[in-house]
Amino acid sequence: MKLKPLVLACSVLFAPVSWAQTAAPTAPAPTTAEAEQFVHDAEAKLEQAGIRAQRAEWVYENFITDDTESITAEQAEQMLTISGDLALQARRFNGVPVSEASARKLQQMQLTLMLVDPTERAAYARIAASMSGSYGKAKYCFKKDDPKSCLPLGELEKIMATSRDPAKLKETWLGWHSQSPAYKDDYAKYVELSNKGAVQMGFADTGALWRSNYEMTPEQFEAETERLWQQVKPLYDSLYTYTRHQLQKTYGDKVVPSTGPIPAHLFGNMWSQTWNNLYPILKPAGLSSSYDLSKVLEQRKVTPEQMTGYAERFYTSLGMEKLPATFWQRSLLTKPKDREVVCHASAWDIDTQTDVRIKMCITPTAEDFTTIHHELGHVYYFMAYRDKDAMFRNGANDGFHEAIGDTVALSVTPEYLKKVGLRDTLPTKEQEIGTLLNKALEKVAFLPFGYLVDKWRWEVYSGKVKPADYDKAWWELRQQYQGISRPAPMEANGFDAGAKFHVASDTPYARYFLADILQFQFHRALCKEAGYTGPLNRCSIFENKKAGEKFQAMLKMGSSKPWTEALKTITGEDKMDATAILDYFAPLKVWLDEQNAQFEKTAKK
Ligand code: X8Z
Ligand code: ZN
Repeated sequence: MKLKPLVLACSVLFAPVSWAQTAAPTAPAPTTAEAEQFVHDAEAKLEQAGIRAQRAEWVYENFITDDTESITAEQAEQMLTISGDLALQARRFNGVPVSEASARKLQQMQLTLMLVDPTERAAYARIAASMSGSYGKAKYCFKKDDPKSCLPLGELEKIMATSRDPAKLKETWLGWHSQSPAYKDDYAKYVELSNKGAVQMGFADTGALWRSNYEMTPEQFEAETERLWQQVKPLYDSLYTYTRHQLQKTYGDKVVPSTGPIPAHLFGNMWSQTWNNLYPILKPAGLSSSYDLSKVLEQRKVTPEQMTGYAERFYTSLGMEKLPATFWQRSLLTKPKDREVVCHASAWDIDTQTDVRIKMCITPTAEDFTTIHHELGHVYYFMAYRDKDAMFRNGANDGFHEAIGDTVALSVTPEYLKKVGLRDTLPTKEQEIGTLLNKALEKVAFLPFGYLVDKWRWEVYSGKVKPADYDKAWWELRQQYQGISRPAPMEANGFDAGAKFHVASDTPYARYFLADILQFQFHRALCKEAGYTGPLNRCSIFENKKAGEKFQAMLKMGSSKPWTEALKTITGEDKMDATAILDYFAPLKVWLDEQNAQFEKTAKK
C-alpha cells in the first residue's frame, strides 16, 4: 500500500527552534477550547499537505525522472516541515482535558519525526526519493555490454519463479542483489537523519518510534511479535523440513544440504519470502495433475482490467460499493513500455475521498491474482473510512490495512474459482492436501521473513548494527528465522537488505507479519458470521452479505478507536492470536509431520 500515513516515519518534520525556545514551562496552561481549536486547524493543515505530497509522489512513481524526483522531494520536505512543526506544538496540549477524539489525534500527531535543521530535512526527503527511484529503475545485465540483456526486477522475478537451473537462479539472485550497494551510503546517511528526527521528538530512535504505533510501549510490541512468532514457529518448522526434503529430490544434496541453512536462491522467490512457485516440485508425491490458476489466466489471456474486475466483484458481492469511474481512469494496471515506474504494487488514497487508485504492473499469474485482491483491500478500507475525520482515515493499525485484502483472498477457494468460471472441477480428497500445501507455501513460509525484516531495521536504527555489519546482521537473522543462507559469500560493502523494496523505500514491515496472523483471525470470524461450520480452509465468504456487513463495520471505524476495539468488532477478541492460522493449517501440520517422519525413517535405513 502506498498510503504513507501522516503519522508515519516517512512524513518527517520540523519545528522552528524559536518556537521551541519560547515554549517556556512557565507559560500559562492552554485551555480546552485552545486545544480543540489547535487540533481542528492542525488536522486541516496535515490533510492538505498530505494530499499535495501524495500527488507529487504519484507522478514521480509513475514517471521517474530527475525533475519529478525533485518535485516529490520538495513536497515531502514541506510535509515534514508542517507535521514536525505541528507535532512539537501538540506537546503543549498534552494533559489538557479534551474530547476522546482530540486526545487521540494529539497523540497521533506526536508519533512522527522532527528534524529541526532545514538542510537535514531537505537531505532526508531527497535521499528518500532517490532511493525509491533507484530501486524502481534498477536492472541487471546478464551480458556486460549488451543492453538487451538488462532485465528489470519483474523479469528477474519471473526467472526466480520458473527456472529450476541452480546456476541460472544463483546468477539472477546475485545480479539483483548487486544493485542495492549503489545506495548503501545513502541509506546509512538516511538512517542517521531519521534517528535524529526521532530523538528530537523524544523517541530512543526511529525503530522505537515505529514500535510505538500500536498503542503499547515499544518493548511490549517487541514482546508481542515474539509471542506470535513462537506460536507459529512449530508450523513453519514442519513446512521447512518437508521443503528441504523435496528440494533435495530436485537438486540433490550437493546443492541442498541435509542439515544447516538452505541457499536462498532455491525458493522460487527473490527474497525467499513466499515459496508457492515451488509447488510443482513440492506437491504431494503421486498427486495426479493438479490445477494451476496461473495457466488458466495465461491461456485465457485474462487482462489486468479483468483481473481487477474479478477482485472488485468479490468486494461488491459482500455488499460493498463499486469502484469509482476515476479508479479505472487513473490507476496504472499495466507496466508501461516507454518510461520508468515503480512497479511494486501499491494503493493510493489521493484525496482521502473518492480519488482512489492502484499502481501495479499486473501479469496473469496466481500471485498477481492474490495481490490484486490485496490492493483492493486497501482501496475498500480507504472508501469505508472516508467519512471519518481526516486523522482517522487510516487503518486501526497498519497490520489491519495489510490484512483486509488478504482476508478476502483467503476466500478464493476452489469452490469460489469454480463459481466464477476459473476452474472446471473441484479437487479430489487427495488433492485437497495439495491445495492446503500451496496456501502454506504462501502464508506460512512468509512468517519468519515478515518478522525479521524489521528485527533487522530495529537493530540498524538502534545503532546496534553499523553499516559495515549490515549484511552480517541480515544473514544472521535470515539463517536464524528462515533457515536460509546467502547463495555466495558476502561481498565487501554489500547491502542485501536494500534489495527489498520496503528497505529502499523505508516502509515499515512488521505490518505484514501482523497481517499474516490477523487475516486468519478475520477469516475465522467472518466465516462464523456467515454460519459456516466446516474446515476453515474451505470457507469462502463470497456473496455473503452478513459477513460483508461485519467486515464493513470494522472498516468504517478507520483509526478512530484503539485497534483492540476494531478487532473486537469483527472477532470478539481483543488480542492478536495465531490460533486461527494454526486451525486453518491443522490438517496440513499432521500431514507434514507424517511425511517428515517417513523421510527420517528412510534416511536411517
Ligand atoms: O508490499 C506488499 C504489497 C503492497 S502493500 C504488495 N506486500 C509485501 C511484500 O511484497 O513484500 C504484500 C505482502 C508482503
Ligand atoms: Zn499492502
